[in-house]
Amino acid sequence: MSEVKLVGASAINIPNMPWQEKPAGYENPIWRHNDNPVIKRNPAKGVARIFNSAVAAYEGSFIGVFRVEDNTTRPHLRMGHSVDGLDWKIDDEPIRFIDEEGNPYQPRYAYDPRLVKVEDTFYIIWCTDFYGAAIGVAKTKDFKTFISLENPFLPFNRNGVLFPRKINNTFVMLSRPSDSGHTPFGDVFLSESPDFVYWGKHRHVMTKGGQGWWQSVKIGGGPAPIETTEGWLMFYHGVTGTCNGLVYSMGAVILDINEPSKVKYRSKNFVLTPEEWYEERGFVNNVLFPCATLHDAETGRIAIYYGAADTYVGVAYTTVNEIVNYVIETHEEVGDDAGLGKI
Ligand code: BMA
Repeated sequence: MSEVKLVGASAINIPNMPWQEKPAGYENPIWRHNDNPVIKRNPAKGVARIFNSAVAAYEGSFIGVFRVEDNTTRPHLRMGHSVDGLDWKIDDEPIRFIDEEGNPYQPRYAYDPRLVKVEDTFYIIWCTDFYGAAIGVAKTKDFKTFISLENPFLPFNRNGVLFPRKINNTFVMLSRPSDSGHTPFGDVFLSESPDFVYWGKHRHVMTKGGQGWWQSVKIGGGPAPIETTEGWLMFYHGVTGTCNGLVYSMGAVILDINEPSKVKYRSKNFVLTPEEWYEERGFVNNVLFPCATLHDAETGRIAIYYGAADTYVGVAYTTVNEIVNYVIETHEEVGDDAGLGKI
């Protein structure tokens, strides 16, 4: 197969993004930054933990929306800034939102943000409180004014992940309907909107389980899908149950470029699973939760930002050619338990 490349919405060059070469002799398609975690415990005054957070390239450096837990343990969102994408300075204050009429609006809690640029606007998507866990959305163009938008979906729902461009002239968002607790089930669905207000044409994308037992309890979208010559590359989290509780790993899937509710290839293997101390041990042990990527079209490099053990932020690397080929080589055969592309 010819070399897989970043195209379309992902054909962006970020030459100064974080990068390390794959260690010699390392077999897996994704390798960790050697100075992980890049955000450690108590990373700012009054902050106990930062994890499951989103970053983006902005005006030559890097910007992030972070899941911050202070000593109350109730999560909120803060901005952070970095010159190199690794060393982060976190704001002292939460993001202050306004509603569409210009009145102050603060969610009661906010966690697991994604940050996605579509055309000239950055959208923040997070898990908010709407009579229980649901998807919250806001937009900004300058990271100074943050406008909270209408609730896109009914409760209960999490892991809202926006595609980085409109497809057939409509916004497209993945989500994972569920319950409001420590969800014991969940598949990934897709919805479309012409205006970011009314969402419909809901489709099932993929189910928990498939042929990988590491994703047997539930799955949820991760970073914004990445546009490649083979389709949309999406990293996601898959969860299994053990006698000691849940274990969160990272999976990878390729979705059809024009009809992204259709799965082209889904790796039956996890592509990264808790192995290092900062992934295995923390506020919640054994959680690896990807929320954002940076990528460079020129080199095909991808840096993945993930929450580790609900306590830290880690970075891992791959290239678009290596991970897409890996997903194709290890993909599930369509069968009764594969759950591919069902409406
Ligand atoms: C999920 C979410 C994530 C968290 C995970 C593991 O339900 O709350 O934010 O990382 O549980 O605790």
